[in-house]
Amino acid sequence: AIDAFLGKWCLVSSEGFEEYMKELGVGMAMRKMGSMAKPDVYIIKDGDTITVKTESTFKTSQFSFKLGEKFEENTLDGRKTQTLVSLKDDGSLIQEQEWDGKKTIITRKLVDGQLVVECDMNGVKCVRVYQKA
Ligand code: DKA
Repeated sequence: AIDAFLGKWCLVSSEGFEEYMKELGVGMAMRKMGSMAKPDVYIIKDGDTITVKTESTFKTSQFSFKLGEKFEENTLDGRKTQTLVSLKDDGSLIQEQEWDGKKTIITRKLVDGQLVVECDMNGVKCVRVYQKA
C-alpha cells in the first residue's frame, strides 16, 4: 500500500542527477541549483488524494494526484506534463511524465526503510536516496 511511503523524507545521497537533468533539458543555472539542493520530501495522503511536496532552499513545489488518474503536473524545472502515478504489485510507485512527445519515469520504492527514487530519461538514469526524518 501507499502508507509506507507517507511521511517526511530527507535526501541523503544522489547519483547521476546532473546528467538526468541535462537529458530532461534543464538549463545550466537550474542544474547547478538542483545539484546543490538537499530537499525534504513530504508524502501526504488525504482520502484518496496523495500529495508529494518537495521543499528546499532553492525551490518548493508540490503536486497532488489520485492513483491511476492522469493529471497535469507543473514540475520543479518548469515543465508542464501529463502525469500518471500508479502503484505496482511489487509495491513500487511509478510516476510517468509526458510532455512535447517526450517521456520520463520516476520510480519510488522502499528499500531497508529508505525511500529510493530512480529517474530514467532516454536510458539516462539517476538514483536518489532519502531517509525518514
Ligand atoms: C527527486 O524527487 C527527484 C525528482 C525529479 C526532479 C526533476 C527535475 C528537477 C529540476 C531541478 O529527488
